[in-house]
Amino acid sequence: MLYHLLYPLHTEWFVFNVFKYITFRTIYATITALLLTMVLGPWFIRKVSELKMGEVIRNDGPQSHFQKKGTPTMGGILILGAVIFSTLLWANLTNPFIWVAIFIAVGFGTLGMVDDLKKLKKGKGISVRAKFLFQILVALVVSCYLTFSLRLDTHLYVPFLKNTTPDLGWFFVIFAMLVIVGTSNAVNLTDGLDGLAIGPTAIAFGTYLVFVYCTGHYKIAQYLQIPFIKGAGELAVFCGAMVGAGMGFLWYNTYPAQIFMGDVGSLALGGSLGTIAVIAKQEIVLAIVGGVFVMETLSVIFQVGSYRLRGKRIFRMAPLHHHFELKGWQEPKIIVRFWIITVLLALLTLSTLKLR
Ligand code: 57M
Repeated sequence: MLYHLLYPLHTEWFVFNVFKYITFRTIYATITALLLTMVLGPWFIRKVSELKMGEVIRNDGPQSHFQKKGTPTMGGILILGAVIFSTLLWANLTNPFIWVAIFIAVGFGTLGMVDDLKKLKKGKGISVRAKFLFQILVALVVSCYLTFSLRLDTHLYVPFLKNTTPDLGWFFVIFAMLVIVGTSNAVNLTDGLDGLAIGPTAIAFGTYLVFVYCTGHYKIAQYLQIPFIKGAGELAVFCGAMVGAGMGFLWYNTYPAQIFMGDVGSLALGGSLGTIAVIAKQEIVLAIVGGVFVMETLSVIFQVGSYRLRGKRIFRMAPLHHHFELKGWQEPKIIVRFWIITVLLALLTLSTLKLR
């Protein structure tokens, strides 16, 4: 909004020229979202408590979680509200990628919200099948729009191998959908300890902020030998807003958490991250920077597979963070170690920009 209102004034007052720059607007989108979540946090937590929207804790999980009963949930509404407000304020709203990112966040967020409300009212959320079908539907709308309407490049770019770029053609629609749905569910599985999901999510969005900026900048993209995607740079504003809102939310979600994000947060954040990776043409590196999400998801797959095939568990409990809890690690230790791993993975991911 500010871009449209203030940039045209640069012909009279040169100072407004600054609104042209994505870097400037990204910084302020980050600050806006961070301050919004931090300032509105206490009010939001109070409102959620008044509405008696407290977490229902399953009695088959680690014992240390029983004391978390009643923790206000659905903090994802605060995160999404801050991200959308900040993006609308600072982004160039004629850019279609911005609307795609907002659409996926709202679509997956709505699904998560319905699931959260159902859990709060009836003790049980939406069925896994219905949830999955809705995710596929929303992700398919986005992948079709990106492929057929925005004509997004359908090649797959493999890190480290600049000459290996297979064209996925029509299959790209399915591939993009899988990336979006998979990331959404992986972040959701990870969201089981205070700050465990939001830390790596914010770090991943920070990493993709660099990717979208570079890939949307013709000269930088050419220099780094990465695909040039016209308009993708504007998504840096959205990524910045995600980083800011994530940090602001972490202020209250850090151990011991005063609020959880709920499915409204985890599904939307994961879905948006997957979408950004698809638009940036950096889907494979998502498995690197999102290594923690991958580990958590694989632990569930292996645990369930092993139990079905051999009648034995591999981990004390899946997802992986529960395994460490049952081994006696303190919750903050697991969380901070997973963050450290993500920082390392983010650096490795960024290094793929130079190693080609
Ligand atoms: C999300 N949700 C948390 C909170 C958060 C297939 C199976 C592996 C699925 C998995 C599952 O249900 N995953 C979905 C996990 C829950 O958090 C809520 O959910 C939102 C995210 N969707 O925002 O609202 C609990 O996590 C804790 N929490 C925190 N701090 C936070 O900031 O402490 C969350 C956020 C909260 C709170 O206790 O209530 C969850 O864990 O339910 N299922 C599981 O994860 C279960 N694993 C399992 O059954 N393992 C089996 C098999 C199937 C693999 C095995 O190992 O044998 C575990 N989870 C629980 N109890 N709660 C084990 C049993």
